[in-house]
Amino acid sequence: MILYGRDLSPYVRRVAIWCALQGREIERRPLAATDPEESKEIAKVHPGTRVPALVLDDGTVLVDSWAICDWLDEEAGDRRLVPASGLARRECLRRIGLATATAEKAVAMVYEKNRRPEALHWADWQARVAGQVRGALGALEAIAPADGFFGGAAPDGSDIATVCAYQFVEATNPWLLDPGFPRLAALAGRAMQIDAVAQTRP
Ligand SMILES: N[C@@H](CCC(=O)N[C@@H](CS)C(=O)NCC(=O)O)C(=O)O
Repeated sequence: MILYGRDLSPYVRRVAIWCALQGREIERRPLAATDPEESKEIAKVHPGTRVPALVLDDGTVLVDSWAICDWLDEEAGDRRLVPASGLARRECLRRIGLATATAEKAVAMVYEKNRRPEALHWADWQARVAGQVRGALGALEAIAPADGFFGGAAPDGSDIATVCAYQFVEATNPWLLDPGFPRLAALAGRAMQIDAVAQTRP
């Protein structure tokens, strides 16, 4: 399998870690969708020119981290990272939803603040997006465990999504983490003890 995209993307990183935790060997194409030349390579597999895209061994291309991780889990047997059914599944998906909201708004902030010309910055919009990032992180902080992971002794899919989103914010707009999310910081610290997480840090 070939994974397109760089680990700076919280979605690509989520897929990369997901694969690693399930013991899957993948080839990487660390291309940026925002780079004019690299995006041409991405467009060959994903007409929407976005990452992640995962090319399966039979040539099928899966796009969007939700769809990719769902397929990975379906194929994973007892190594799935989202429980198959019931309350545990619903709670795990709810946490992934909050982490995805964080990632989406943190990526939006990068486009708005770090890419858009300064003359076109819109303070009210940035304040709104900042509130959304902090709101979603705050909801995760409120339910984050003091020890271990959301998944228990080992991380589940929601831990991966949370750490990817949290560390993306930290890497791109750390001011959004003021005044602090100590439980999430500690969760990320524990996750960093895992090779797949440490080796993909943006
Ligand atoms: N919902 C998608 C979001 C993917 C996404 O936003 N990827 C970004 C990189 S972080 C991208 O490809 N941006 C280029 C663009 O949208 O033009 C997922 O979960 O995979």
